[in-house]
Amino acid sequence: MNIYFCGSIRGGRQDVAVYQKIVQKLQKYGKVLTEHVSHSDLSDKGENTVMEGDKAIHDRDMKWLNMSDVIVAEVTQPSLGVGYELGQAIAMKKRIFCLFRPSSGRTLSAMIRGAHDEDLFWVRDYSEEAVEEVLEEYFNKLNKS
Ligand code: 6IA
Repeated sequence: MNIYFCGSIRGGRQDVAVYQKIVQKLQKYGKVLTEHVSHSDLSDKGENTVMEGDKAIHDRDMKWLNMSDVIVAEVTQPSLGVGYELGQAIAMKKRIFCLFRPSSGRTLSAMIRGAHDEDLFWVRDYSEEAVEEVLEEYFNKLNKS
């Protein structure tokens, strides 16, 4: 199974430790195409990234999104890129699982919360301690369907 993980990069890297936990768990279920999103040496400024242009990043990510079987997005830290990826993934009729931490004190965008449909697009509130459990539950359901 190809898994596309979305998390904020230029939107801010505050949640990178949570992204790491998620990606580690996702690797038990399939190939995570966007593992780099969880790398702590990838900053929002990109000092430690290879010098690839934004167009190359966009085009490669869209190719991976197309190849993916499921998209998991951590949406607590608002990110234009993650919002864009989710919109594109909806248009591609992909299966999408969004994770939001209410403990952040933020309110999730209505365009994400309101897209929940019990079919392909799921939004789930969670706490960091329960992240593994929540992913397990989702993938168990997915494997049964
Ligand atoms: O707007 P954001 O940067 O927060 O968007 C983050 C989302 O866009 C992630 O889910 C990634 O899949 C994708 N994305 C954004 N930037 C990159 C990137 N390098 N490499 C791969 N995927 C990306 C950007 C490096 C930059 C800081 C110089």
